[in-house]
Amino acid sequence: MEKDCIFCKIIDKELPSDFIYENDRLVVFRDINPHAPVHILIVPKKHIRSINDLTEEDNEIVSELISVAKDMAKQESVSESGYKLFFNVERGGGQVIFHLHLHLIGGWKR
Ligand code: DGP
Repeated sequence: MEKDCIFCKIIDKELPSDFIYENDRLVVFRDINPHAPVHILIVPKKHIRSINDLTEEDNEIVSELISVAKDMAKQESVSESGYKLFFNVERGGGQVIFHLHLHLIGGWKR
C-alpha cells in the first residue's frame, strides 16, 4: 500500500468502489469517468507506478491483467462487438493515477 494512492485505498476498501471482480492479485471496477458505454479498469493489488516500473517478477500479473480483461469483455458482452485495451504511461501518455491499471473500453453502437 502506497500512501496517498487512490487506487491502493480503493483496493484496501478505504474508499468506496464496487468491484466487478476480485482475486488475490487484482481487482476490477468501473471507471468513474467513462469514455465509452463500457469502461472498466483492471488493477493489480501490488502498487506499481506505471508500465515503466515493471520488472521481470511482474510478468505473471501483467499476463493475468490481459487474461482477466478478456473474461471481463465477455462478461460485459463486448467480446463479439469489439473493445480496446490500453495502458496510459506517465503524464505525457495521459496517466493521471500513478498505480498501474489496464483500461477496457467498448460497447459503442455500430
Ligand atoms: P489514467 O488516465 O490512465 O491514469 O486513468 C485513470 C482513470 O481512473 C480515469 O479514467 C478516471 C479513473 N478514476 C480516477 N479516480 C477514480 C476513483 O476514485 N474511482 C474510480 N472508479 N475511477 C477513478
